[in-house]
Amino acid sequence: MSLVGAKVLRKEDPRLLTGRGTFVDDLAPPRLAHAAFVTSSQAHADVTAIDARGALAMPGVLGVWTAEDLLDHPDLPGGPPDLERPVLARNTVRFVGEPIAVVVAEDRYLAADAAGAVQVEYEPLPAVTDVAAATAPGAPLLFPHHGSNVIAAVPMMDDLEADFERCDLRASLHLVNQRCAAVPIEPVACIADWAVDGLTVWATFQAPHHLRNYLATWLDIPQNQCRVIAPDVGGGFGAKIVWYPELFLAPLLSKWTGRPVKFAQTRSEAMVQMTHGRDQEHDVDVGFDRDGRIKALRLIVTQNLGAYPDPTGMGLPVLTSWMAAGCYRIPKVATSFRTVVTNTTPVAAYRGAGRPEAAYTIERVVDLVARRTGLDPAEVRRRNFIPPQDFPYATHNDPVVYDSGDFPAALAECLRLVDYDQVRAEQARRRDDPAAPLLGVGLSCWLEIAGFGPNGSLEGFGHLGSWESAQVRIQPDGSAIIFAGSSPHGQGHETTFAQIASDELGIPYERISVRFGDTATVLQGIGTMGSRGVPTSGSAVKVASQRVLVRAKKIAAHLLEAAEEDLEVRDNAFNVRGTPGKKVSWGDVAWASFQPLRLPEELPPGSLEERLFMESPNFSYPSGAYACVVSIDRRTGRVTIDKMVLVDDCGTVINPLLAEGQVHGGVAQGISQALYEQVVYDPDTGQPLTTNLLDYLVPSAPDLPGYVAGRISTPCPNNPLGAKGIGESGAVGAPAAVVNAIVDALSPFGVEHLDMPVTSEKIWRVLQEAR
Ligand code: MCN
Repeated sequence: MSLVGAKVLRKEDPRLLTGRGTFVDDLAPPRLAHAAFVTSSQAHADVTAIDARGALAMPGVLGVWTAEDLLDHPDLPGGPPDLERPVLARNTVRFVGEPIAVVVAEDRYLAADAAGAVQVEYEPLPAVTDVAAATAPGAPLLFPHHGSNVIAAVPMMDDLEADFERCDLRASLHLVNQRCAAVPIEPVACIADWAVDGLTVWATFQAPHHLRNYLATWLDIPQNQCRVIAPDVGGGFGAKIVWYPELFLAPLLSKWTGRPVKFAQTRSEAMVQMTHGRDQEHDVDVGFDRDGRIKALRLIVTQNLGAYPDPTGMGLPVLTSWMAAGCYRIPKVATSFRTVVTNTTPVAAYRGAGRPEAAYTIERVVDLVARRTGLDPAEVRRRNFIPPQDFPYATHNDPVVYDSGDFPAALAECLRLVDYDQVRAEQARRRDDPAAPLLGVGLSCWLEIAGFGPNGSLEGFGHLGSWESAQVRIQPDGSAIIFAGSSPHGQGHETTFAQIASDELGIPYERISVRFGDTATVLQGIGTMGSRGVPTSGSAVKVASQRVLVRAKKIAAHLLEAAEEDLEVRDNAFNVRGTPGKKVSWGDVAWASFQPLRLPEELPPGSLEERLFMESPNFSYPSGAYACVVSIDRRTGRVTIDKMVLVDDCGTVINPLLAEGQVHGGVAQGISQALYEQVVYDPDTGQPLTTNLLDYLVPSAPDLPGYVAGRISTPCPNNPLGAKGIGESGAVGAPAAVVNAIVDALSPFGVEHLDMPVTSEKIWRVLQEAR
């Protein structure tokens, strides 16, 4: 039986569920010291004095360091020239929570107290928190030498006005995709130990090799003396591929104190210091005919970057622009974007990173077209879909060629599962009954770009290329170890990659283990992001396993004095087809692989090992159709999700249990963005108002519905597994389904759009006005 496609329970769960996982903060090397930041209380200010005497006088404090001590080191890597983020603020602070100084002490409580005892004097400057304020004439500048708060601007190549003129109808929307916090269970943490024989850094990170490479360069030490280990990682959602100051400071502090040094963020620190996500504004125009066919789409994206242009943050509007047309055949599409700095926490990748923003907008636009034409939203989608026979489909942007999909089939399955006609009938009934809650149904036929693999797609990230690696090693007893280049943070790669390898090698799943996240054992990796783990690293596992099997078969054939073609791998052994009982076990073949006298001439000892760096010719384009049914209480505006149907297409599914789990997690974040979450700043002072989980609303299980999951499968032609990523799908598809449902419920009151989060209060106001 094939394990690919089977609901195998997760290998990692017994360890994690019995509290035997190892996260950075569980580690305590001997003589560990603890670091805490002195952070800015101001959104924008010049720092005029730092007085550390009080902290230094506290027994147990090992030292206090500021930007003055870092003059020999560059700023954090990856930012645009002259706009890089300093490790510790130099002269000017640009957001509340920005590290200004660092204290190291014997324990973390003392370090925190001592950080509180450092006196900082500020000369406050005016702050801007949103793009309108940051781009207004005379706005205070974050980087006066740059001359503007606009960091990058890609102009519209074609204004499409002539195309709009030719359409029967035209509509516009302004949409705000609000700022969200990533909120992984484990905030940022790291330990650095600069020992006599080299540096070891344990970091909760999604890309340990990436960190090793940059860190060694930054510290000017050889890579053989710089080991980075990402142990168990408690989620990341994109916010753990970011260059945080502590990752670079911890090694220096360890060197300076002669002690291992740990940083471990509190939740409140994480809410202002971990990068945020989304924070885009969209101005969109759409031209269409009375029959609902969309002819032209123009999208202007404005990206709030926060205080410093993060390298991944800069890429977000690019991905949004690429995916602007979603799964529709729109003859004319034009996009432009601007990225703008503000006095807020820097913005970077967050689950979906630029694609949820695109999917949300195009799916709101299609609903608006339905509204203005009086057609059903499902019918408008059907009329505009790219038909399945049109793949590969070249979009309005060169690198983006959709690989495969069947959008009509996904929608049909979704409508079947939600019982669309029945829901519409019930909606009509409730509209006539003022005592009944309002009912709305929202669709989201989303498409995203994932499987970051083709060369060039991640060049800006690590300057390495965009491959991913896997090494398959057969142990002398015939068990196997897979070393994977991608290092997971909740996705279940131990399980997934063992399934793939077991199918290819014929070695039982239980006898395969998967290792990752240690630069001393895995030669090179890129990282887990952009839903690439399965399409890239998983594919490398598959092909490397196939290559090992070819050599193992040669050895088995030699031992059995049989032809390789006559062998089949079954029951953990190489069997000669048609000759029952003539077989040699995997264990025997593995032993023989180290015994020159038992090997065929062409194979040297130790040949049952293969390392592969796998590049794919293109991305993968997961898609799906989601439907959401909501009830709205007419008195309070409270939204209840009655039904959420999720039809996904990720090509070949490796493990339906894990794939569904990934979708559930992403959908939870998508629903939560639609209804609850928003990072809020005081617009005048730049003070963050959502710095803990009382003020920042993250849903818990009772706030979320059960899900009805469906699936279609169009295999991806760009990798040998036929798999598309699924790690971000839920977060991409869910927000539009929920908001479309709410707007649908409120449409009798003339509502065409409400910005996220669509709180009960917003809806209540609409209903009050309608009265
Ligand atoms: N899978 C499958 N079949 C497929 C694709 C995926 O069975 N065709 C399953 C596999 O079990 C695989 C998992 O889904 O282990 C995710 O695979 P993939 O879609 O390739 O994504 P990655 O492994 O690259 O994970 C990255 C993705 C991203 S970008 C974010 S953000 C994210 C996410 O995954 N953050 C997460 N999932 C998360 N899950 C947890 N628990 N925590 C996070 O922070």
